[in-house]
Amino acid sequence: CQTRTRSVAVLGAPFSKGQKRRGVERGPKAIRDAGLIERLSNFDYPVHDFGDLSFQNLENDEPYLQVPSPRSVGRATNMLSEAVSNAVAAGHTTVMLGGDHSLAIGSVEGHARQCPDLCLIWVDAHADINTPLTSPSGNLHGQSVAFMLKELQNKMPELPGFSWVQPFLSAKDLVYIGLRDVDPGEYDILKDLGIQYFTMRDIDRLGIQRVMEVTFDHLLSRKQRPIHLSFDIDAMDPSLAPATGTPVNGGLTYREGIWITEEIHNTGLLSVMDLVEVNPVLGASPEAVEMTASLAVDVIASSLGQSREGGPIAQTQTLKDD
Ligand code: Z70
Ligand code: MN
Ligand code: MN
Ligand code: MN
Repeated sequence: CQTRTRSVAVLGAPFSKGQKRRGVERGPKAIRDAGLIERLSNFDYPVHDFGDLSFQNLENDEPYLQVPSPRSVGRATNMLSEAVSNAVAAGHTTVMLGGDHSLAIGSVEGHARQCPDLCLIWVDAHADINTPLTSPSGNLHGQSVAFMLKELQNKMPELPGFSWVQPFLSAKDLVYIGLRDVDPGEYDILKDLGIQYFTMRDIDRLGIQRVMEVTFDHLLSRKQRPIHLSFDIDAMDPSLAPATGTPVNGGLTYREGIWITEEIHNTGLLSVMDLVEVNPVLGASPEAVEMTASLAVDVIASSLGQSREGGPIAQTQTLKDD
């Protein structure tokens, strides 16, 4: 797999059936309206806006156990997987705009099809690692990672709509940052699988700089490999990102969030990123929506090289096939 930022692809995924609040399907439009494409066009490389995928409504999508809309989520993530796989194959550093976080099943799987040795950095208040059997809500956006992990294969029932996805990621290739709302079943999985994670308490204790050092040490010390960044806007403090489905107090400060993305950019290894869970319907005011969407633009731009130091957008490196 080759990763080198010669060009950026932007792909919208207006999808919300991985959870029960409508409105998050309008996330891609809100992020574009906040000036994403204009911001990225200040960069040296070309930006290809592939527009939004269109997801059809499925009828008779009955719940599986307590999980709503399994076929809709299965179909949407399968479509997204194809689109991300194609964008990566075409050589683009790819930005997926959600939509709810169930979409990551598709974006990470599509990325992994091109880059099987990728590693995953999941920035979120939530671990999104429930299985359909541990999930207290049933919502698939709280289960995305469970579909990816090889170690959870025998804990996953066969959901209608998901026969296309086989687990492809090892627990050691994943790091969480920003956790502060973890369900009991998720805690057991994190501990049982020995997953590297940093809660907000860990960030308080270590500082964000040390957290990123340990993250890269964990993921990259053996070899350089493509990074998938899956950034849930609810990782940020609700005072900065109020327009989201599940705000949790005590989140990342603006400077912690931007430090994470700057450091990821500086590795030169970012290959695909998701920016999910911006829900313009849930803002208390137009200003609250604008603040959240414009924070999303800052997070994306910073991941792609916008720097607080000024100066040119630095070159990222090329990975050879192994
Ligand atoms: C809870 C669940 C979640 C986002 C909420 C919440 C999961 N752990 N994820 N909002 N982005 O329902 O599984
Ligand atoms: Mn999430
Ligand atoms: Mn979340
Ligand atoms: Mn760069």
